[in-house]
Amino acid sequence: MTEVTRRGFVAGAGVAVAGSWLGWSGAQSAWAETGLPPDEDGSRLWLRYPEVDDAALRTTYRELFRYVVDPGDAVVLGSAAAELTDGLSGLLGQEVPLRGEVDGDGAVVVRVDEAVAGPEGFTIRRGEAGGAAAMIITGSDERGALYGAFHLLRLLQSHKAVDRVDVTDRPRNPLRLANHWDNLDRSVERGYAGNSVFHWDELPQTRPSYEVYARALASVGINGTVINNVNANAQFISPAMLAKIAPLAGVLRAWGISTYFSLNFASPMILGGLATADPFDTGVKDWWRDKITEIYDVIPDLGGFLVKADSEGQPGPISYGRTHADGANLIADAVKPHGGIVMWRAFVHDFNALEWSNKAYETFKPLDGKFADNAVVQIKNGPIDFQVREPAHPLFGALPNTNAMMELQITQEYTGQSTHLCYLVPMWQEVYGFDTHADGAGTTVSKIISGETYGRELGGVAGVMNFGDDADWTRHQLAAANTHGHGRLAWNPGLKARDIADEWTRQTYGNDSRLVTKINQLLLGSWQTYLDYTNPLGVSFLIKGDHFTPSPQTNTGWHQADAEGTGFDRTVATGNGYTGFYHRPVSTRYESVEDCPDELLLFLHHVPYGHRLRSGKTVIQHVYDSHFDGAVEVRAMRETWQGLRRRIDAKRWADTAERFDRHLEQATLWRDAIAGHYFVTSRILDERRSWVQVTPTATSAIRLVGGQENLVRLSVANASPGEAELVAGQTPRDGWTSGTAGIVLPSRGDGTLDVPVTPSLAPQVATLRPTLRAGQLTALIAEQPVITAPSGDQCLIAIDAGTANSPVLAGYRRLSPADRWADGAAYGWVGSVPQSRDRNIPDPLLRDFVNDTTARTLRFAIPAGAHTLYLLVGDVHDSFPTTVKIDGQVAAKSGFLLGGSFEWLTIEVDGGGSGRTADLELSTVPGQHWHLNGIVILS
Ligand code: GCV
Repeated sequence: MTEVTRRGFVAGAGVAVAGSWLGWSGAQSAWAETGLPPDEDGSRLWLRYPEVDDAALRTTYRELFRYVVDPGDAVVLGSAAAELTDGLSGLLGQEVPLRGEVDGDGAVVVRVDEAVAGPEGFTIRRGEAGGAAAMIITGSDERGALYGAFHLLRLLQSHKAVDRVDVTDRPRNPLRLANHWDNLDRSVERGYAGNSVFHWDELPQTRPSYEVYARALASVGINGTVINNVNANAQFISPAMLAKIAPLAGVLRAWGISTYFSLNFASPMILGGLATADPFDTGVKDWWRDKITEIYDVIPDLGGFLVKADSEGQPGPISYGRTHADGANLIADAVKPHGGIVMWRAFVHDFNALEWSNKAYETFKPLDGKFADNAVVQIKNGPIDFQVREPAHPLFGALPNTNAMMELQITQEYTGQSTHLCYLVPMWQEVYGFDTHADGAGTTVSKIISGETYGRELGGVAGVMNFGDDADWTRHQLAAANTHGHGRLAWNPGLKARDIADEWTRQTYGNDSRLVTKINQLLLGSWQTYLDYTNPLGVSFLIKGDHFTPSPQTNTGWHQADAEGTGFDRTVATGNGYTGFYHRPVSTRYESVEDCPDELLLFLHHVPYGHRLRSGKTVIQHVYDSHFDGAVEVRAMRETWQGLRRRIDAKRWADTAERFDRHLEQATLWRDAIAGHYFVTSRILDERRSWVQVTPTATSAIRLVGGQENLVRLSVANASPGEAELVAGQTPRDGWTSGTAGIVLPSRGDGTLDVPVTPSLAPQVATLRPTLRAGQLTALIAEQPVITAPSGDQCLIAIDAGTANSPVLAGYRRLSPADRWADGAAYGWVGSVPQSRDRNIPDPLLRDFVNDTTARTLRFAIPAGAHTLYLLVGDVHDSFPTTVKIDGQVAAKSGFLLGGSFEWLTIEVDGGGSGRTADLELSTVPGQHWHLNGIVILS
């Protein structure tokens, strides 16, 4: 008998599993001493293998699993064996080694037999191997065996009896992918858990976290990952980047995960210097053929490519008079000899609420049958953009001759980001289960995208990832349940949400039955709760540009609330015709205001506030009730978590308790914003409650003068049946002072109040939270973002940067591209001068800025002594981070700023005894603009 140590095996196979069982056994004894489970940071996700605490079960497991038989050189089988030795050792509390051959009962065998279960499938059975009793995991291929190994571990993590185990399983979808919206500077578009998990700067050096990432994905059956943003930087496929990414692809490969790239359609121009990216141009075709061959030389088993074209500013075939199919087939032809695929996104729209729901259908339906066999059209789950409630996309039922796959969003762009708990598995399941009736009753989305309905080999599902480089991967630890749930549903959309949640909870938090019950309840109820206090009856886009802050005043075209009613008419008879995209009977059900499901009513119809729902409530009363009840539900969720304090390790408990505190604050803001808006719009009193309210006067940030009194205007209203005397003020802030203002309002009356506010002198970006008192009445409060800029007369220097002609803030000096440095000047550009823009909004400071795509240098006279230099950056449009270097050293860097957001950068400077000049270099990421709106030094 040859005994191979796990470490030796692992080194040989190039595979290392992160969580060593020795770590777990130490942690168990710490638990025994403190009475609390040892602290964890969430970095192991659901791949935790603590010792089974049920002694009888542990004994049974120890008899069944004594060692793992070395499967030989196959890399993915090696990963399966490594995971098994590590996981079993932890769960059993004793080392389960890897052995070179069968050595008595208790063997665990992982092997491949094509005949067992269909592609990537597996069986797990007890049987005999070499005359000994063994647990035998047989994959149809190596991936299948790996999935079987994870399945077995999952059963043990959930303390299931396995002595009679007999499982046969296979994935229902061929493509089960993660999509990353990760950029070259490691920022993540719509990422809420830090920067990218991929450290492009360090590659080709890899990190242990890549292996945890790969194991997590593989454990739920994900078989591919698109590593970069669909808003694609062409540099990702430059030779230098390919060399960096090859070793990362190697780590992923060992866990059965294929690497994919998002492509920029204009790459032949950007990288190749061609004059066109026309898909019919021979030079363009040659360029793609050569480029893709070069990519496959470096990563021979690359899965293929994903393309966002002619959408939200991305280049594509339409500008050359070609179709999306022409564009897709260009890439499909070039990738075909290498066995790869192209996934072509159907997400096209015109930033126009009226047309958005229709555009993808109208663009892609006529192209059915025109896409190459190795092309797949990737369709978002709904026709808009990952809203918390949308009907299933009508395109699923409209492409019988085209490969189709679904795109879901795991990162919670519109569903609370990493602050609100919103478990999306129940929502995704509804979409999978939606009956399109495209090929008769029972033609579910699930059957279409798996390829079953139309006998297609390609299809599946992708999930836009929520992972970042935070230690716990997702910032809200319960949000990792969505990552897990995406994989499990992609594997089998027929699994029950309850079972998926239960499995994740047990793997992540253990098998304490009260704990499991409570966490499952939290997860499973959270989507409906989120719907309750956010978007009523299918209304969408009630948010600001951050896609987080409630603001029904910002995008009124989506809810169309007016004095009489609300909702978006998408009927054929009187609306934009959208309901006609569905097959009967769905189209007729959606078209009819009587038959339309309540939860989609306002997505499909404009109805009077008094329209009665099936519940018997009017629409307006439903809006009020759901928002008040939703906020109450969140309070109860927070209490449930509080009650779990002694059942979870202190660290993970506290991290999530903090999330629930924020969640409750946000749910209350939502309640106030939506109920308040519907009241001022409809003037209909709530039958069950009375309140007074403040709603925003301005939807974007207002500017206040620091160190001086300002009057902040508030819009107030009385939603009570009697007269009310309202007194408004501001919640106290450090260094700020404020007064109050009052008004008497009749029932259903409204008015404005000017509240005096004196901000501290130092500039800030802040959120004002008004206060409102009116006897015993509840107050609904909307917050107001503000930017303060000190009054010029209290500054040593105050500069308003912008164009040479636009207005300058009172008491500030102008800085424009025309100001070149000259000896004795206070400031001026050295070298090439920047550009400038004026956005023509009313505020003189915020309306304009100097900017450029290349670095520019401003020489600045620093007065004698130590000072803080404040630089204001931002724009009414989104702006990339602005970096400021002083005398060659990075001194400050802003974040990525959404349109309308600004940031004050602070830099400590010292002018010495008699003052000095400093060179401020302003720059940003390649191809983008830096911004500078103002500079101040306080006296
Ligand atoms: C990657 C929405 C998001 C964008 C995203 C786009 C898409 O518009 O807000 O951040 O861009 O969808 O899916 O392409």
